[in-house]
Amino acid sequence: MKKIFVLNGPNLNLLGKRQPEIYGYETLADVAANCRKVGEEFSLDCDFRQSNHEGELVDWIHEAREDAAGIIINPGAYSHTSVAIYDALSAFEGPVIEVHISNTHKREAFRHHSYVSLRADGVIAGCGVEGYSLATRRMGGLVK
Ligand code: DHK
Repeated sequence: MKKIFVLNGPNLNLLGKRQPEIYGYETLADVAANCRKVGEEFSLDCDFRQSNHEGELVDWIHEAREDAAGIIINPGAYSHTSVAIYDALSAFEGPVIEVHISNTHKREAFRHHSYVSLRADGVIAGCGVEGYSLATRRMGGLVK
């Protein structure tokens, strides 16, 4: 089994409760369970985490340099603001896939730019929480 990190940024702990018309009714626990299930098909051990704190996300990306073969990340609002997360991901050598549940390009202009996309090998947006399954499948092909 190869370990991958699945990292989630601010407010994603409220998944299923906040703005369900945008983010859906499934919870982050549902998403984690599904990632683990899909991961097993590809011999991936999904280490699934969420934080509302930018520095903690940076620390986890540093940890991934030693412990993870790839990173799937939904940085939430930090996608649009965080040079620190972009820099940390740039110091990670494995594949990075960025996931957004909503289609950020269909929303407010400030969501159209993502620092993380400058580093990501793949970007999935607007596929709902299924985006995480798609990203896990793709990761299975990239780290095998
Ligand atoms: C989640 C968020 O919390 C927003 O800040 C992003 C992203 C979009 C999502 O679609 O998963 O702009």
